[in-house]
Amino acid sequence: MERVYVADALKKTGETVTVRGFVDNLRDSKYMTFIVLKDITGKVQITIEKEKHPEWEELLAGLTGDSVISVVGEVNANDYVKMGGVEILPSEISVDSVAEALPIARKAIPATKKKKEVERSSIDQRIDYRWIDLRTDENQLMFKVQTVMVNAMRKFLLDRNFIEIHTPKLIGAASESGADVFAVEYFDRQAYLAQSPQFYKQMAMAAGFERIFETGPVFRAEKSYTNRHTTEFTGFDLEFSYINSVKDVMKMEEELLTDMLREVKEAYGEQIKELFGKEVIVPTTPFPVIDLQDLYAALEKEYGYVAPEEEKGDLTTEAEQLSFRYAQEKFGHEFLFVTGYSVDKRPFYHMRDEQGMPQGYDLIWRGVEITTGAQREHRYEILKKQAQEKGLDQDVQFYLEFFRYGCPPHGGFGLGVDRMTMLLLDVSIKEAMFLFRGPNRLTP
Ligand code: AMO
Repeated sequence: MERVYVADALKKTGETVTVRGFVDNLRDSKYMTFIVLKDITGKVQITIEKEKHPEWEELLAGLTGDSVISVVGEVNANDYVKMGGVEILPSEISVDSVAEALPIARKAIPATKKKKEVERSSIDQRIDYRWIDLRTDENQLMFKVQTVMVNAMRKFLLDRNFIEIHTPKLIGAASESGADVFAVEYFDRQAYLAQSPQFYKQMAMAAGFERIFETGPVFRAEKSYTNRHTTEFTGFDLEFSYINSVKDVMKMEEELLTDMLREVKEAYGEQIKELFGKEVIVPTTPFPVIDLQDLYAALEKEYGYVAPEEEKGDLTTEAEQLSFRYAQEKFGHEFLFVTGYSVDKRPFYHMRDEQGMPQGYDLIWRGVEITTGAQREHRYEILKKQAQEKGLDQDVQFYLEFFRYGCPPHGGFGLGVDRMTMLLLDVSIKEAMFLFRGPNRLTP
C-alpha cells in the first residue's frame, strides 16, 4: 500500500493507511505500547494492545527512540488521544532501521524518580550530530520557513522580470576585500572562493540582462566568533539597471522584504509563535532611513552612547545593536536603513556623489546588519580611479573591462539568508544554518 504523510493520515478516519517515519516517543505499560511516529508533516500515535499482538513482542522489545518504522493500520478517532484525537491501530509493523542510543540530548530531560536530569547538549555537540539534531520540530520548521522565505523572494523578483543567474564561485580575484578571502589551489596557480557574486552581477548589467538575482554560497575568511558570523553562508543577491539613484534600490528592497515577511507570516506565523515564541511582524513601507552621523548623534542623546571618533565612519557593533531600540522607539519599526558611510569603509565600486559620499546603505533588522546595497559606479574612468585609490586596479582589471563597452546605470544589494532566518526566529547563526561553518568547524 502506498505510504501517506501523517498529516493526510490524520484526516482518514476509518480507513487503512501506511505511514512511515521516526519513533518520536515510545511508552510501554503492562498491557499497552504507545509509539509516536513522526514524519516531516506531523506526528501520530500508534496504539498497540499487547495481548492482541503477541507476535510483536520481540519487535517492540527491541524498538528504540529515533528508529525508523513502517506501520499499516486503521485510523481511529479517539478523544483520549492528545495528538488530534486520532490514533492508528496497526495491523502490520516493520522496522526499517534501528537507532542506537543517541549521542546527544536535543532537549533537557527532567529528572524522574529513577533517573537524574539530563542537560541539553551544547550547540557544538549537537552540530557534531546535526542530522539527529535536525529531526526536532523546531529545526524542521526553521527550514520550512527558510524555504518560504527564499521562494517568496524568488517569486517577487520573477514577477518583476528578474532573471535568475548562477555565477562562478571559483574566481581569480577577491571582490570585497583582499584580506577575507580563501585561497585555493587551482592547478598551477591560485584561485579564490567568491566573497560575493558582486562582479558577475554587474557583468550581467553590462550584458544587458537589466534585472538579475542569484542565491548561492558566499565565502568569507573571517576569524569571527560571534553569534552572527560564519565562513560560508547563503547570499541572496540582486542587481538591476536604469535606476535613478540608490533610493530605487532601497525601495526595491523594502518591498521585497515586506512581501516576503507577509508570506512567511501567512504560511508559518502561528507555528513560529508556538515553537520559537516570536511574532512575525510584517513591516510597513517606506522603511525609516537615517544618516550615520545623525544616528550617532541620536544614540548619544537618547542613550548616552558615544562611539570612538575614529570608528564613526562605520557602524560599530554596539551602535548596530542600539539602533534597534532607536528604530522601535523613534519610528515604531524593526528595520532601519543607514546611509552616509565614509569612503574608506565602503568598496570602490560604490558610486559617490559630488561631495564624495558613497551612494550606498546598510539595512539593519532587529539590531543586526542584513544587507549592504548601493548604486554602482558604471563610468569606466571614474571606476578605474576609485579602484586605483584602493590599490586594486591590477587585481580587478577583468572587472573594469565590463564597463568599457557600454553599461547602464545600475545598483543592487546582497542579503544574508542565514542572518535573516536567525533574526526571524531569534536563534544564533549556528542554530540557524543547516550546517555551520566557522574557523573551527569543517565537519560533518
Ligand atoms: P556584504 O559584505 O555586506 O555585502 O554582505 C551582504 C550580507 O551578507 C551577510 N553576511 C554574512 N552573514 C554571515 N556571516 C558572515 N560572515 C557574513 N558577512 C556578510 C550579511 C550582509 O549584510 N557585494 C555586497 C552586496 C552588494 O552591495 O550588493 C556584499 O557582499 O547579511
